[in-house]
Order: sequence, then C-alpha cells, then structure tokens
Amino acid sequence: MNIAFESWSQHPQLKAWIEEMVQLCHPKEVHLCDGSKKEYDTLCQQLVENKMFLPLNPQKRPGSFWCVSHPSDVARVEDRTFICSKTAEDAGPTNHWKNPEEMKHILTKLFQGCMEGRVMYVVPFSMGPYGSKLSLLGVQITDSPYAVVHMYIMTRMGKEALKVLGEKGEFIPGMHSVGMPLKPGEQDSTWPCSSTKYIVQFPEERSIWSYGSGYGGNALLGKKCLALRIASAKARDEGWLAEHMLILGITNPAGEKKYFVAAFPSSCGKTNLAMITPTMPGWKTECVGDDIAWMRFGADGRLYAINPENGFFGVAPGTSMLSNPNAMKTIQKNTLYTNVALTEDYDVWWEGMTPNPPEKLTSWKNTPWTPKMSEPAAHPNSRFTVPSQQCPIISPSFNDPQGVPISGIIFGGRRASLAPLVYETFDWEHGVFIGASLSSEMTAAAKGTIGQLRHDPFAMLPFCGYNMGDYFGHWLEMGKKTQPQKLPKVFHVNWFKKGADGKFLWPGYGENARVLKWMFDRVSQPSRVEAKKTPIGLIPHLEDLDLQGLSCSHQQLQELFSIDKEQWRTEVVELKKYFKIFQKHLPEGIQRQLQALEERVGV
Ligand code: GTP
Ligand code: SPV
Ligand code: MN
Repeated sequence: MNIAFESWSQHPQLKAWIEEMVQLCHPKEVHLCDGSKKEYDTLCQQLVENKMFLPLNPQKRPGSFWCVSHPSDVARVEDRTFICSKTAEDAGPTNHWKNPEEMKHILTKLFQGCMEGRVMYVVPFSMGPYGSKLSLLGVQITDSPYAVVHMYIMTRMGKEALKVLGEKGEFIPGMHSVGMPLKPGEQDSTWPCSSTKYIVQFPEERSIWSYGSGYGGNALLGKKCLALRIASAKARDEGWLAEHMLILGITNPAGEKKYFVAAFPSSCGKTNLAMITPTMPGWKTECVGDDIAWMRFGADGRLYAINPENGFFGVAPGTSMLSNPNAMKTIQKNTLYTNVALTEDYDVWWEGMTPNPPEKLTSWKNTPWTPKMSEPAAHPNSRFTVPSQQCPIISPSFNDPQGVPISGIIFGGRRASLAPLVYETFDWEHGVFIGASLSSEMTAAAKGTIGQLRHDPFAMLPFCGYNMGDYFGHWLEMGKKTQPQKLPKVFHVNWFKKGADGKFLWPGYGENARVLKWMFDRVSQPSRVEAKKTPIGLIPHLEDLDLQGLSCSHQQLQELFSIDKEQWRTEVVELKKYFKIFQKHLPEGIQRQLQALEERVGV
C-alpha cells in the first residue's frame, strides 16, 4: 500500500511502525490525520451517514451530535486491563499482569487482519501544551473514526504535534482496534466492537495496545492508557507525578489566587469541583483540568501542575444548571454526547438535568422511553465530550507550559460513613498515607458492583502502571525533593457522608467552596486559622467555616465532623490487612503512619 507520508512526517521510526501495522491489520486504506477542523467536520459527517452520529438541533446544540454505544460497551473494563511489565512483581498486586511475550503473541493474533474493510487512521497528538517540558507526544493508530473525532477534542492533535515530534522526537505508540473486520459488502454495525477485549500497557517499552472496545478510556488512548498508566511509570523513573487529579484555581475577595489539585475516584466529583461556582460572594474559581494532572517541582522548589488533556469527557447524569452551571454552559455547542437520552426536538436529556423528565424520550438503548419506566433514560456512565476552551471559567493558565503552582492536594471518595467532611494531614508522610488509604464506593465508570466499598489508593487503582507499593514509595520520595514549607498541604474530603436517614449530610457542589475557603486559609503562609487536632488529623473549628446562608443544621454539621473511634479502629484493622498485599514493596513510611494512627485511635 502506498502511504502518502511526504507532506505528513519524515520520522523514520514512525513511518516504519505505521507500515508494520498496515501489514498486520490489513486496512483497506490509511488516513494520516492532520488535525484540521475540516478533517473533524468531514469525519463527523461520515459518522452521520453511517448512522453512528445523529446531528442535534442546531438551534439548541449547534455543532453537536448524539451517539449511543453497543449496550455491552459502556465503560472501562478493569478486568480486561493489563500491565505487562517484564515481571509480575513490577505490575504489583493491584494490576492484572501477563508475561509481555505471551501478551504480544495474543495481541498479534488478534490484530491480524482486524482492520479488513476499514480505514486505518493515524492520529499524532500532544498530551500537554506544545513545547512544555512537561508534555509528551503520542501517536494512536485506530480503525474507529469515533475515536479520532474524540481525540481531536480531548488532545492537541495533528500537524502541530508532528512538528514538535520532528524526525527524531520520542512518541508513545498506541494501537487500537474495535476488533470487527468488515467483509466486502457487509453492512457495518452502528457501534462496532468485539466481545473479546484487551486494554494493554507495556510500561518498559512505553507502548499501548487496545482491542475490542470503542468507549472512553478504553479507546481514547491519550487519556488513561498514556496520561496515567504509561506516564505514571515514566514519572517514577524521571522523578515527577502523573495523577488522576483535577486542577483548580481559587481567588479570594482580596484578589489572592491559589491552586489546588484533587484526586477522587472515577465518578466521584472531579469535574464538578473543577468547575465549581462558589456560593460565597466575592470568591472566584478557574478550571485548569478535570481529570488528570502532571506535576513536577519548579526551580523555586514549588510543585507545578499541567493538565495534559485538551477537552472534558464528563459524566452527564447529575449535571444541571443547579449542580454545575459551568459544565452546562460548556456543553451548549460543539459537543459529542454518548449514551445520553434524546428528546423529541433533538436535544439531549439525562437523569438529574431537570427535576422532571420530558414525557417522551429516546433512551440510550435507542428505544422509546417514558417516565413510567424503571430503567434510566441515560446510561449512568453516559458522557459529554467537549473542548476545554468552551468552559466559561477555563483558566488563563490553561496553555501555560510552566503549569500552575500547587498549594494544596486533596484526596476524597464516596464514603457513607467514617471520613468527616474535611481534615488536614499532619505532614507530607501522613498525607501520602491518607492517599494510600483511600477507599470509595464503586460507580458506573467501570464495570463492577456499584456501591461496593473498595480500596482505591490515590484514586489510581485502575490507572497505576507499576507496583502500587513502589508508587507509595515514589510519593514519599517526592516529598524529600524540596523544603517542607514549600510542599503543598494535604487534605481529605468526603462530600458523600450520609445521615441515619440515608441522605447526604452535606449539600455539596457549589457549597464545597466553603471547604475550599478553609483550606485556602490553612495553606496561606502563615495559616490564617487554627485547626483542631484530632486522632485522624486536623479539622476546622466550626467558627472558621464560612456557614453564612448554608442550609445545614447544627446537628448535621456535628455529624459531618464526628469522629467515631470505634469505626476508625475497624478501619485500621482493614488497612493492616490491605497493606499486607504489597509485602516488601510497602514503604516504611506507610507502615509507620499506620502504626501512629492505630496508637492515636486507641488499640
Ligand atoms: P470521572 O470523569 O469518571 O473521573 O468522574 P468525576 O470524578 O469527574 O465525577 P463528576 O464530577 O462527573 O461527578 C460524578 C457524579 O457525582 C455526578 O453524578 C455528580 O452529580 C455527583 N457529584 C459531584 N459532586 C458532588 C457533590 O459535591 N455532592 C454530591 N452529593 N454529589 C456530587
Ligand atoms: C474515569 O473513569 O475516570 C474517566 C472516564 O474519566 S474514562 O475516560 O472512560 O476512563
Ligand atoms: Mn476520570
């Protein structure tokens, strides 16, 4: 096959890899992507012709499309995700592992001829601003035009990335196929995918192979596969951090600005906090990122973060003008919607968008839906895909190659009991211990039992590209790279604590800014408020929380901050058991912190 490399790239390795993959996959054609708007529009138009995309009402959602997936391909598949390092020990006890040779053998067989009858697209992209020392380049090969248009939104994709790559630059190759070759004359399905799925990372070789799924993090290889699994392994080797974290800036009424990052597991509130509209007058926020942060120490000894992505792939259900008006404004136009419901006038709807559903909808299963039906109209993991620049509060530093200086690191999850609304850790080591101890109730973002509590250290359980015990050690080491007073302070929050009636005790969303304000005061140097010492960490004196206009009873606040020592003793027992799985990879610092917690809550 003659591939038109001339005006595209002269990178010998890149060209050789593409040719090798053509030999393996037998596509009918190769499309080298330039990343232009014209290319994006043409592909969207083709997806409309192939009935995968439906254009939405141009009066209501200009430039936007509705799309539904195969009902079996709706979320990340963690049990099909592999870290194929040379040794099983390097992948660690929290990852699925297979010998790399054996996995290559399986993959070579699967990819053999897998693109027959399809176009092979080659997508060059940059994760992070062009020219930033923190950025990385990737090239995704895919037979999914859906993946291409999503990569166009989610990354900085095309010619410009190739320019940065030049003829010698390094790139991370990502091979993707939906795994459904087309025979001549065969009618394509509207969402091709395979029942066999493999999401594979080779961390030493720094390459990605993904087979069988067209959805989200399984198929958009820049996101979880590159920016977290591969990048975390690279970050360990090079002394930086690749994290499942949002990045937000907050400015107080006096005009002082500080940046925070926050790690919450999937579907636990990152996008919402990243775009928060504070309920307290005079406070302003800006959004740098909603899912991934790459961080390095700067020459001044402070930690700096960039968002490697260029778009939001956000959870639709629960997003409304009340909960997240900035997200609602962001997705007014040029947005791709997957697995939400469709209204009669070609607009979108999902559970929680309005108090009452429209009388008639087309569900995410592409069938008629009425409010009487018990199944939701939108899939719980339905998503919008939209350029970050459309966010009304996108940070002016969004494209800053230096990144933004981080004052505070926040960990959190969904926990109906135990963890109070907010607490601060005593120091970096205690902070790393709290990150390592994170547990959260499972959500629809991944296949599994929704609501079940599971350990999710640093919200990285499905995303860490190496031994999680070593990852804890890497975090501890990072804390030694600068003077203690320059390190961000570390906090833990829980927006999801429930009362005896089973209802959330805290109103959440915009009201979370009250908690941010307390943290803002705490990270100021010197701290502007004193904190109350408890066995688990430092909590606010209630008078230091801005509660003006808050619809939260005194009783609720008491419950939000109550620390039940008995429950914490149970937690210690559970953590002891859990940390055992890391064996000799569990760093001493974590062991020491666990012991200290045990002593503080009473044995
Ligand atoms: P991923 O994109 O999967 O990584 O999710 P995320 O962490 O960005 O979560 P997101 O902000 O999309 O929120 C997920 C769900 O949690 C949505 O249904 C939200 O409505 C809900 N949620 C977010 N913040 C809050 C909060 O402060 N309180 C409550 N009760 N629910 C919240
Ligand atoms: C997550 O699950 O954390 C997501 C969605 O952000 S996905 O891109 O599918 O991983
Ligand atoms: Mn996420």
